[in-house]
Amino acid sequence: MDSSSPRDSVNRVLEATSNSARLYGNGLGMIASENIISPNVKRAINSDLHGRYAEGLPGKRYYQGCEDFDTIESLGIDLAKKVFNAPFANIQSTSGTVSNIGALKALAKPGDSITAVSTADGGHISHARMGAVGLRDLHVSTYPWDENRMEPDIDGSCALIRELKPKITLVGQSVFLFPTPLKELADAAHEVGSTVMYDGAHVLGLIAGGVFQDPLREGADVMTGSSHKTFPGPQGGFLLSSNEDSKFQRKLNNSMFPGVVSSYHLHHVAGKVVALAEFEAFGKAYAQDIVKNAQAFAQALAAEGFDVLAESRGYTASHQVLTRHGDIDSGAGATAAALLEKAGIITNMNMLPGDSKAMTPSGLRLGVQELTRVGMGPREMEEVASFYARVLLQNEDVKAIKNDVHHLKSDFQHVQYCFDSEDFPAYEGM
Ligand code: DSN
Repeated sequence: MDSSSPRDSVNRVLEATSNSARLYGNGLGMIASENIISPNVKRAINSDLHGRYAEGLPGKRYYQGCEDFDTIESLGIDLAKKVFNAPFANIQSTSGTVSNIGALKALAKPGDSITAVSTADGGHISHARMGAVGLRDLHVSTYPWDENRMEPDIDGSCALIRELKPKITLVGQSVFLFPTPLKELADAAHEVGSTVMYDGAHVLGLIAGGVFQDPLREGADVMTGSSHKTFPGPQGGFLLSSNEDSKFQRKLNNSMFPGVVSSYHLHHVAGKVVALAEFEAFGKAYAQDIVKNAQAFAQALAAEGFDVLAESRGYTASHQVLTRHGDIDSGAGATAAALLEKAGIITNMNMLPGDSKAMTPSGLRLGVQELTRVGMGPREMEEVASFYARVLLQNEDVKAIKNDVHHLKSDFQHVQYCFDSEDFPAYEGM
């Protein structure tokens, strides 16, 4: 039992908060699901709204005092429709998983069936029985996976959908190198009356930036996603749809409130709206630079001698790069991630095709969206790849590499692709 005083506890939290900012500020944040927020998003988040409530939709509230927030949420709905080219947008979700729970609630009832990518192939936990799909008591069948193309095997998946006639055809992954062959899957789904749900959590910024795929025009009825990965806002989620039917849209709105949120973190909604406006101004360039950097990084890693997946497809079309560091299920990915952290490079181990154990996988999943956001380009990607080689192939002293990492990062301390970039440092509180 911890016997420190309340004041000590406060100090320890604040100290750990600063330490975490220093870790990322001096190091290289390369976890594919993370990002940093702009000065104006910070302003919106660090506001009085953090303690307020607003249930319902703009103009239809259960509380007084919501007029100003109504202005924010109405603007945000309009901007989300524009940025994602979506006839319907709900911006209340507090995370990608919450968006998924809401969508599953709106689109299916307990006992219905669903098809999805398995977690072993990169599907998100909310697509599985252990997560939101189980919470909704849906029976899930997973697509056969094409390991060479790193996408659902098209013929097998269409056959599965036609045979099973799932209530929901769910696509999208957390390991997401290439666009999903959505048209074919959506045709099969619609043929049997299934609703197509696309989880774009990882790639939402690339989609909005026009550099990945356009799910709402390729057959997705509903698109869910996070507001804090390649879409560079505060933590939260989106629920979007191509369906113009007002009854369907009401169902989606109701799936959020009263479905899965009561208050929905109004300060984060305000931050999300700022991020949408900044995305309108800078998002296309940001998305293009992310993909350019991911491809440069993958090529540089391969040139250093690493086993980078999907060489035949040019390694990646997203923000992610996958590397294998040893035999299947050997835990080599875990060892590599731990060593890289000692050198100030923050990554996560990941299961790759063939691996069967999440805690001892053979690979790493690397993301360049945060390094891109602080202004790094293809030249820096080569330097970062050389750090990986020094840590993992040349077994150099990690302390020396950490110094070099810090030196490189010291030139990249402000968020780019936003207004008022210089107002606050990217890693405030270091
Ligand atoms: N688990 C997160 C990821 O890293 O992909 C998404 O929620």
